[in-house]
Amino acid sequence: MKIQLYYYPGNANLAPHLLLQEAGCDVELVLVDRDRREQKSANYLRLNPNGVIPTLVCGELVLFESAAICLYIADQYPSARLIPPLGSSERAHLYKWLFFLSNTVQPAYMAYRYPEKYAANLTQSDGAQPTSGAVDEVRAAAAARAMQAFEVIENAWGSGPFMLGEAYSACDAYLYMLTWWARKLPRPPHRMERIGACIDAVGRRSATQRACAAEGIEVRFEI
Ligand SMILES: N[C@@H](CCC(=O)N[C@@H](CS)C(=O)NCC(=O)O)C(=O)O
Repeated sequence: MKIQLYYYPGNANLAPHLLLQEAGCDVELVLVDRDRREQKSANYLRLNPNGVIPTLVCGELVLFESAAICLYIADQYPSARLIPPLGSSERAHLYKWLFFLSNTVQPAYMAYRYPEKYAANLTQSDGAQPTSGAVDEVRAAAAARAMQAFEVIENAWGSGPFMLGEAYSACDAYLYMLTWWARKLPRPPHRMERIGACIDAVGRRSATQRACAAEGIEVRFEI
């Protein structure tokens, strides 16, 4: 079945894309041009009513939310071994980390990157722009939340090199994406020992390199 991934280079499509490449899928990348706000176009909103990227289309199935897409890909391609066996404690840990990454780390990063969206909602009822003080406060608090969340991951690390141990899995792809996004945090996660080693290992995988090349991005952590 043909798979389409609606993407913008380096956006939340990156983790699902890494997994599609791991699984050897013949994926069609469909650009959603953020510069032209195509994510808010009527056509795209029919696929993803949130107006955000990514969306995966596979036959009749239309799926949004990058973590859900990652789990779907892992389930669809068992031979790629992107998720531990059903019922195992390793699988439970994968759920835990994937939810933590998408529920805690990602929203904190988003508030750090786009604080004006969060400050406006918190402080303004008349549609006026938030004050720069409010934006700065949201950004500082969000940075602290994101760094603390990455530290939780770092401190809970097992034997490695990957999040679940010896085997690469879907949560490593997600961690790679978020660690790259978060490279400008005051305490960037790629400099943490265990996360840094994992990111290096993910970056060396040929599937990662194919995905980044196909999206036209160069993933550099030091800036
Ligand atoms: N929880 C969603 C978040 C998706 C999201 O916020 N995507 C960003 C790009 S990384 C986006 O489309 N932003 C454009 C916008 O908000 O208009 C997911 O993980 O799929």
